[in-house]
Amino acid sequence: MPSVSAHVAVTLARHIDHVFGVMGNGNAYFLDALERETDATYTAMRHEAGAVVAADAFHRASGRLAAATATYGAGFTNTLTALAEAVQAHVPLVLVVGDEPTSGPRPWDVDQIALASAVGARTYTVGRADAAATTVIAIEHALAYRVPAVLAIPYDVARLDAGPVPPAPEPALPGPLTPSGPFAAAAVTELARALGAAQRPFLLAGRGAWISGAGEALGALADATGAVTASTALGRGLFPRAEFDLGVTGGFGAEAAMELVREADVAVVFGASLNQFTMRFGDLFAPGTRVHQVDVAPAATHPHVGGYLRGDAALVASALVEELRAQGATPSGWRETIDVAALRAREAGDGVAADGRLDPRTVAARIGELLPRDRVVVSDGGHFIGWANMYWPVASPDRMLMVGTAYQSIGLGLPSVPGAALAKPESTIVLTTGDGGGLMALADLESAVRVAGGRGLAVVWNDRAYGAEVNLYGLKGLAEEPMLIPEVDFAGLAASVGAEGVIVRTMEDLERLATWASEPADTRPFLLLDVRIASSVIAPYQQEIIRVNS
Ligand SMILES: Cc1ncc(C[n+]2csc(CCOP(=O)(O)OP(=O)(O)O)c2C)c(N)n1
Ligand SMILES: [Mg+2]
Repeated sequence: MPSVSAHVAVTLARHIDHVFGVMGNGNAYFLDALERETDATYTAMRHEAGAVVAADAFHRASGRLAAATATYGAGFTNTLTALAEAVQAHVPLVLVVGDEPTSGPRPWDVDQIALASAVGARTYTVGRADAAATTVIAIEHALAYRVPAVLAIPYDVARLDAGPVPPAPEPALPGPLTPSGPFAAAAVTELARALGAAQRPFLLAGRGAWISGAGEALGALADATGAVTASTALGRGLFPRAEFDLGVTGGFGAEAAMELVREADVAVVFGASLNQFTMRFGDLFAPGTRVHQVDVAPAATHPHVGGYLRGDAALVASALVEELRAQGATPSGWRETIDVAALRAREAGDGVAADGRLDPRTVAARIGELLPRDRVVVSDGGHFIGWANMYWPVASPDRMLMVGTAYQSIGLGLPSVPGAALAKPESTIVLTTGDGGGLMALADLESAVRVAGGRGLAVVWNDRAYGAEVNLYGLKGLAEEPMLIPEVDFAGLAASVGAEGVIVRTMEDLERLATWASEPADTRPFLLLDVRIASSVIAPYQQEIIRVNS
């Protein structure tokens, strides 16, 4: 008869196709049932943090729910950094873990519920009689609140006979937040009037707008008002008409494009939390700009917001388009006067820096030319994040994943690759990582190469340092030794797990990327470019942070 673990596996697999994990005592029976009794695909990762990261990246790239799994105790505590990231980034996933027996903790148990709670994740513990229903409740919680949920199987319960797996109800999910009632209607009318009368209207959209599926409605609103548009780093590519789009706002934005934002008289922000980076530490808008925000948050999320309208981005954008039509508004004509391509132009870099190592800007620009169009960029954290964000534009927000940025963690890049590769099975997955974050995540180099194969490309920005620390604290005069890393041969590490590694010391060495890009994905190897860059070239976004910190 099916065990409690089988009840969890079978019920989970009715809603989830992909499970990422590391096996141990606490999830052995769950994994056995998953393999034997479901059609779900299990992908072995090499570190439990990587398992959560892969499930997280899978969701960011596909919008679908995935699961991670780890054993109790050490397996579970290994997930905590990645779990905190998913909580803070509002990414739903289910983490299936073993837990202490119902009789109480053994010497190697820790209070897992308290630990999960401390990073903001709720735990659902299955019993003998309720495993299927509890599994659905965990799924529902994850999806409804857009958070990770922990599903715990006590050690003594895991193998208990639970009888036939019962049918469990479908998870019930809340609908989009509809602005309703006379106050909401008046707010829409007033905002439409402000936009209709604006001479230089500007629309900014973030990941919330992407999640609500607002792209088309926002495109219609931009057309109706003649607005110039832009997105946050997590909302890139949201607006349909690139010829009127300034790209990403904040430190990754082009300087001239950011100057233009300050000329707007009316700005409306959809589904963006307006964090300090998007807001250029307060300088994104000029004091003369009337800033309105549309979001599902309970209230405005930045002091520069003068008017707040609570509601789903797609619904509000459509309501505004309709209202503008009813008011007989005409487009401002502002965007047609602007040469967006010139404003978005990037520095080409110097090729080679004074120390003989490569200028990352020149490398990034060349790699950007060679990358396949159908790509998903996954990024670790560190100084280098500027290069992909500035030089490798992507077509939509689900094609640029930065797992780790919400919690400001490095070392979550490599395990993002398998999640993205399974979420977008036709696309090339391009990892951008530093040497520091790459070393931290090294266990899952093997997983990345195994899962992505010839669809995988890794670019390691090898500056022999925790460069972000050098830029922030080394330049302040703090001891540099702890910030330095010996030059690591990442090309050799790649070869050790079956990938092809290329050390890139000159621009000519990038030619291997050109030939690789022209080979069919199923015959070529995973390619890792170990790019030896100068540490002297500091990305504009980091200069901004240095300015603010000093
Ligand atoms: C888990 C974790 N440990 C330490 C840090 C502090 N930290 C932030 S950026 C950074 C340097 C990253 O180095 P690398 O990956 O080589 O990228 P680079 O900055 O050199 O471009 C460090 C150590 C962090 N954010 N997260
Ligand atoms: Mg580095």
